[in-house]
Amino acid sequence: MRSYGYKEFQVSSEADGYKFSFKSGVTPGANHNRAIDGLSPFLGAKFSTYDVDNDNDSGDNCANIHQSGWWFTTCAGYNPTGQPQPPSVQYKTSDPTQLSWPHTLNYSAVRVDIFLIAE
Ligand SMILES: [Ca+2]
Repeated sequence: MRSYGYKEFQVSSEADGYKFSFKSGVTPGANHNRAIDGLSPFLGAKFSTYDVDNDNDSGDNCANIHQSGWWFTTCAGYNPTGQPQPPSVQYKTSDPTQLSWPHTLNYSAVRVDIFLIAE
């Protein structure tokens, strides 16, 4: 399992489009496999769902294409809340509805867990 953390993660109001922000990335401990920072590319984006198109693509509804909700910027990006890939798919999926996450080796993502821990 690979992980990456963020400090002081916040989500803005509905009127502001539920934009998220964080102060800095957290380097995992020495015994952790470090994942790629998958959230920074979406900083400043508003949250989109199939019925609320807040993405930056004026021609498409990315949440509808991906069948998920996320802080989409372009519809060609990743889909962290997509459907799990079948076990037969070993590399990054070309199906926009399936889960995908940035990875330099182009491996598939089995799942993405997002934990919010109050301090
Ligand atoms: Ca759009």
